[in-house]
Amino acid sequence: MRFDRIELIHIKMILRAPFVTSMGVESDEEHIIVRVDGEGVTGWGESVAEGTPFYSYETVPTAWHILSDFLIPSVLGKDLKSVADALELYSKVRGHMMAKAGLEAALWDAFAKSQNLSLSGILGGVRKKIDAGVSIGIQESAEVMIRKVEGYLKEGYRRIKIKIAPGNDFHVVEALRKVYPDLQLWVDANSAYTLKDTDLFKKLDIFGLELIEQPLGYNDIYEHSKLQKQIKTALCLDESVHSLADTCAGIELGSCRIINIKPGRVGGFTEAKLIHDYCASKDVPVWCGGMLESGIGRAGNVALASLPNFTLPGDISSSNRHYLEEIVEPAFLINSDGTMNVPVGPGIGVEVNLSQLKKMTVRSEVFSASQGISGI
Ligand code: OSB
Ligand code: MG
Repeated sequence: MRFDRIELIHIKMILRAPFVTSMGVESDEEHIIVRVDGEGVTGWGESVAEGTPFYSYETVPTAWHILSDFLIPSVLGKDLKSVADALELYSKVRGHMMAKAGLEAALWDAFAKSQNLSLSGILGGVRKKIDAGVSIGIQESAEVMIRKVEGYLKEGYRRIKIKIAPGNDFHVVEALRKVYPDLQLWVDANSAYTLKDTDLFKKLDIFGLELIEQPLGYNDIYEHSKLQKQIKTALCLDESVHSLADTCAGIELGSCRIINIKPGRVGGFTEAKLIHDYCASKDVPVWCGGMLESGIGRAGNVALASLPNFTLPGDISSSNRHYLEEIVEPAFLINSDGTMNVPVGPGIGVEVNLSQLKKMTVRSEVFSASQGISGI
């Protein structure tokens, strides 16, 4: 395929309620929507770089820069036989996984549509429904957290992940376990602890958590291996896995027993699939993380989670969990049994509502092959 027009759209979505983690408080979420057009097909992708460099070093401005100055010029107007051809064209660009993943997602959508395949189908998905899950931010008190969990369980979610941070950890898990002894419960620390906190993690073992996500350094793999050897609960890496190589290191070192795959964090669906396949070969379960995506990114996560080794529920919740307004139709909604249907239509399988998208747009820029932008 040949894409003669690529558009970047910086969006800002207002969260229904502030999302509090060990990294800070988020009241709105800024991402970049990538639109590619060629041969009568439109593909959509979402780059999950945020407004702040607190989860990842990437931000909307850094992703915009890498996309507009390097990634887009390398693929614009080129004949691409597959998504792999695009990756080859920008293989010189190091890092900047979220920038890359936004463009790659749009290309996957376009290639899937051109072959009349769903995104799930072209990626090798096998599930018609995926298991949803919800990630809950830090609350004022354990009592408020219990009420939040109760609400999500009523909506149908069966797997709950709560954010923890020093001072908001043991007693919250203890209080939740008293009310919900059998709940499929996870905790995510977003790198808020060090090995000095090993005793806390040993104590958490009594609560039968299914996993503890990224307790230590945001780029660390080695120290997680030291912690994992001292506790029973499975560790899961998020922030420190950017590639298949990081995944191999984490598993070979014994740093974790589960991997969170976010397509944005690993550069796109291609690398996500490599990580998925490697983990399957090592009997390591994976699940799909979330970045408070709009429906465009959410559609990608749902499709990815339909691959066979995504055996744990993802941080994939209904569109209305974070936002009152959605930019795709239909919105994503969980079923009463806590599952979510995988769209069956071509590509992402949902339509982008252009007037909704416009309402959320901060700025946009069009890149056309006719402008004569040359490759890198
Ligand atoms: O650590 O998984 C995380 C959101 C933003 C950045 C990092 C994380 C998260 C979430 C939210 O946990 C998941 C979601 O609801 O999309
Ligand atoms: Mg996480």
